[in-house]
Amino acid sequence: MHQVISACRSCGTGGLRPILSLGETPLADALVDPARLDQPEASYPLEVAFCAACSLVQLKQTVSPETLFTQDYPYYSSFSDTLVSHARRNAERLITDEGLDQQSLVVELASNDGYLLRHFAAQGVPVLGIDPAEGPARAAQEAGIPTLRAFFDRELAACLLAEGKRAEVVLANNVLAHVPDLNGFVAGIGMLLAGSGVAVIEAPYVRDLIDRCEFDTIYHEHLCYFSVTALNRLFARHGLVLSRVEHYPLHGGSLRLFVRPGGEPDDTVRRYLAEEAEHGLDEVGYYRDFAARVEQVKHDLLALLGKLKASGARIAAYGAAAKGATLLNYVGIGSETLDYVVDRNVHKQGRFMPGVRLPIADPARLVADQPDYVLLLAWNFADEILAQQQAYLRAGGRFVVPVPEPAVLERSYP
Ligand code: JHZ
Ligand code: ZN
Repeated sequence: MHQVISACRSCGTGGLRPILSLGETPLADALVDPARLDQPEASYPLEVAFCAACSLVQLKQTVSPETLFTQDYPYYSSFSDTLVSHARRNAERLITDEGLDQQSLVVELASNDGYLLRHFAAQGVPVLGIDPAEGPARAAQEAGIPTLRAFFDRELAACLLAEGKRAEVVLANNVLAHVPDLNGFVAGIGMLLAGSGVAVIEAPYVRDLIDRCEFDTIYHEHLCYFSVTALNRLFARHGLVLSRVEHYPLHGGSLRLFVRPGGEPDDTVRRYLAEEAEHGLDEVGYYRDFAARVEQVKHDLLALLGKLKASGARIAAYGAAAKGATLLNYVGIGSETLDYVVDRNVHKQGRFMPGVRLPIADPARLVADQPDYVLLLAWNFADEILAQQQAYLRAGGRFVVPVPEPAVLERSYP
């Protein structure tokens, strides 16, 4: 079951303008257990639209968060070293800059397996994680990170306030795009923040998505695709100030936003707003050729893989990522082309990619089996994965990336 919105998720204005349709796809993180291979899977339309009133790019369909995130959610942040070091640096800097100590409280929304909070806890700063996903939340608790298994919203913020909790730092990475009640979520952050507190929020940047054709990051978990323009309007509606913007290469290009109950925006905010206006991110024209470019990638990737297959090559894939599910299902790449997918996440191994039903194996299989090519579904971690797969590369293996344009990577040796 899903719902279709008729008005903007942020400002409520009707008349959303269509940008892209990826057809019907299964849920990207709904990995299939071997026992269920004989059962059909649900798939849902995936359509992206633009709000001319507040500039928010958004999905038209809403699949309930309970369906997406509570049971069997297979994404555990700690399997990516790059992500964990990014998180550690974030924590260490906040501890210094915000002067955090044993009297402070850091609350993280969508705290997953504790990949971020553990760096605060290690310095003696009290933390509270909030996450609805059973497995990751349990992993966090087992690692000593107090974690409330719940969805964060206005009501939960009110409960925490009633218990006397106020956060010096509220963290929310890769979750703002996931919540159907965007305004309730942001209002809740405002309620939870201490007067001198800061919310530090990360979200993939829509400008990178469009410019680098990262269409595979579109799936039902991601309801919104943010620009600074759209975010600034969202926070202002709740009396919050977007005070600073930073840009990181993580996940194909992410924004880190510093949001405070008061004060003034710094130069970075003014600069991003001016650049976005200059490039027209606040107008539908900016998004107009995106659908055609996505189709071109599909065409070129099928042609490239078809050529490799015709030459007798054996091909596998790396990364049972959610974005991999979009890519394989939208482009239409299954067992006729790929033998299997590998992933380091032990909770994904032994299961099957949604829709296309490719088996997920341990990455050690690449060296044992030495396929000629590996399609890099987790292209956002290319540096880490190539560095780790030197044995496969030295034995003659090659990686293929799907975006921004399909290509066989040059061999790289450290
Ligand atoms: P990864 C995630 O999406 C989760 P996904 C979520 N959907 C979200 O919002 C976005 O990020 C922003 C594996 N791996 O993280 C781990 C290795 O096996 O890019 C992951 O399964 N070996 C909430 O799922 C996958 O690859 C490695 O060396 O699209 C990467 O998935 C590394 C580095 C990763 O994103
Ligand atoms: Zn809007």
